[in-house]
This record gives sequence, C-alpha cells and structure tokens, in this order.
Amino acid sequence: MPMQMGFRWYGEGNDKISLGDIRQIPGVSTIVWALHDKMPGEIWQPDEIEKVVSQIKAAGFNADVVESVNVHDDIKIGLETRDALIANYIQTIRNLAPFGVKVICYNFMPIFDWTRSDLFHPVGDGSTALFYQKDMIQDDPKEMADYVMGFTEKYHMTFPGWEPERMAKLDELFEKYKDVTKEKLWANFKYFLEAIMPVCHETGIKMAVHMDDPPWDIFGLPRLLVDEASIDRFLKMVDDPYNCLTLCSGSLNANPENNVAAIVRKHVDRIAFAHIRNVKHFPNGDFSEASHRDCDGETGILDILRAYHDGGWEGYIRPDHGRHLWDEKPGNVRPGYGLYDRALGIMYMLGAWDLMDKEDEAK
Ligand code: DNO
Repeated sequence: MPMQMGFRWYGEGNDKISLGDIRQIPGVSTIVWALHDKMPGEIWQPDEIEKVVSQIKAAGFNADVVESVNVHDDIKIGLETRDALIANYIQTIRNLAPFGVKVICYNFMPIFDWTRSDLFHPVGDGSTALFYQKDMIQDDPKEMADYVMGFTEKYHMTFPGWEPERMAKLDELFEKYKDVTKEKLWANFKYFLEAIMPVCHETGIKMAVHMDDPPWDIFGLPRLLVDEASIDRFLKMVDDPYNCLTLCSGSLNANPENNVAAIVRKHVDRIAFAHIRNVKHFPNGDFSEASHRDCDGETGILDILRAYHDGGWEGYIRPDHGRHLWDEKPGNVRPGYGLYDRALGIMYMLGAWDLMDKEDEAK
C-alpha cells in the first residue's frame, strides 16, 4: 500500500467544507472523520458509524482513519470506573472494524487537547493562523477555556477535545487530577493500552496516539509525549505493532529542540498516521503556525517528507492546521481547518513526494 493522503472532515452539518469540495483537491484518498457529537466514554453505535461512512464512501473516499475516539478522563486519572469505560472503548473499536477502519488517532492529554492563546493571529500577509503566547498559558486555565468556549458559543462551533460539558466542570476535573503525577499518568496509559491491544490484533485496527500539543506541561498538568525520549519510552512500554504514533510535526516542533525528521527515521515502522504542520518560533517561546512550505517555518517539512519517503513508509498522512486565507474569517471557518491552506499544503506535499518517486525511479 502506498502512502495515502487524507483530509480531516467534521461531518455534514458540522463542516462548511463538503465532500464534493474535497474531491477537487488532487490526490486525496482518505477522509479523516469522527462522530463529533459523542462524549468521551460513549459507545459509537454501528448505525451512527454507518451513516457517516456511507457518505464518505459514496463520495469516492475510504474512511480508514478515525480522529478521534477520545479517552475519558477517568481512564487517564485511573479511577475505579475506568474498567467499564475501557470496555466501552473496546466495543467502539469492534463496531468500527466492519466498516474498514484501520487507524484510530487519539490523545492522552489531561483535560485539554491542543491549547492556543489566539485562534486568528495575523501572519503578516493578510492571512491568520493559530498562535501560542507562552505567558498567557501559565496560571489561569479558566481564562483560556473561556476564550475557546467563547468561540463555541458565538459561532455555534464545538471543538473536539473541548466539549462544553467537560469545560463546565473544570474545577472538579482539576481536583480529580491533583494526585496524578507524570509517573501515574504513564502507568494509567499502560493499563489502558494493555487492555485494548488484544482487540486491536483481533480487528486489525492500529491505535495511533497524537503527540501532546504543545509538548510541555501546562497549568500544572503533566504531559507525556513531548520529545524523542518520551516517544521511545512509549513505544517500548507497550512494544506492539498495533501500538503506534500519530506523529504530529507541528506539535513536537513547538519545541524547536525536537528534530522531527530524526524521530521519523527512528520509528518509521510505528507511525501509522502523520500530521504535517509547520511552525515559526519566536525567541520568547511564543510560536505561530505557518504555511506548509518549508521556508515559511522552522519545522523542516522537506526533511520530514524525505525521511518518510526514504523509509518506504506506507501510512496515512494529512495536512494539519492551515492558515485562514481569503474569505476565511471567524464564524465561517473552523480554526486551523479551512479549505484553502490545507489544499495548498496537500499540493506542496504531493509535489515533493512525486519528485522523490521520480528520482527513485531514475536511480
Ligand atoms: C488538532 C488535532 C488534535 C487531535 C487530537 C487527537 O487540531 O491535531 O486535536 O485531533 O489531539 O486526539
């Protein structure tokens, strides 16, 4: 199987971009999808899955990659309720398998998924992008949650991993996490993975954990998948071909010390899903997301693509966050997930990939 290009789609009625729009981007085979109205811990039912998968297939795509089946906080905290919640997770994996799903992307971040201080920061060319101002994400998680939830309310747009129901209970959640040290979180992670690996073997579905975004502790909450050493530890901890990575270049490279291409070369066999995102760093630790073009950021997009290509990699890849271009403004675009910049990103990646294929053929 060659590398397959994907595009994340939030579903009918939940995404301004249609499957028909995505058809016009060259080279996309895979729709990266989810049931976005499901709360962590809920079982995804076959009829609900069937509805979305049939739309995707009718438009000429495969539905091989789900992003995300979110993991309930009780599993991360290690509460007694976790076994019942893991059983639900296993049932969801079993329900997804008959529809051809091959990879589940998920994360193991306490409370918050990705965090940013500005969702529409001017890039300087008239476009906007997601931005992280380090000193704003330090003391007050509520301020940041209110900012993101403000968007949800104003524009009737929910963000995966930022369920308003969970955010409403932020104090309670922080209280529950107060004894969860980094080591405890690792142990709870292992417990979860060891419980689900047998069903991954049985169904052929790979679990592909997303990197922590950004790759450092925030608001006193531990974060695990932050650099090469922690990725090594994770893969050794449950050394199973179904225990894989969603290697997100931009999440990792928010820390400029992380050499993403080197990590790709080291673990190419365990990367089931690649997110390609480019980041521009500022000396004070702030960062902005950038176009996918190598020279627009410092993530080393071409070196990363080269590392995948050299490794004969056969996973799924997608452009990750793009800038908001032209008429994309708050209210008519999902932050980071507009149509245009992600489409441009695909053409950039495929351009590089096709050229590398050609060079190999000529050898
Ligand atoms: C950000 C995404 C993440 C990712 C989850 C996976 O845009 O890359 O939200 O989907 O962390 O569970």
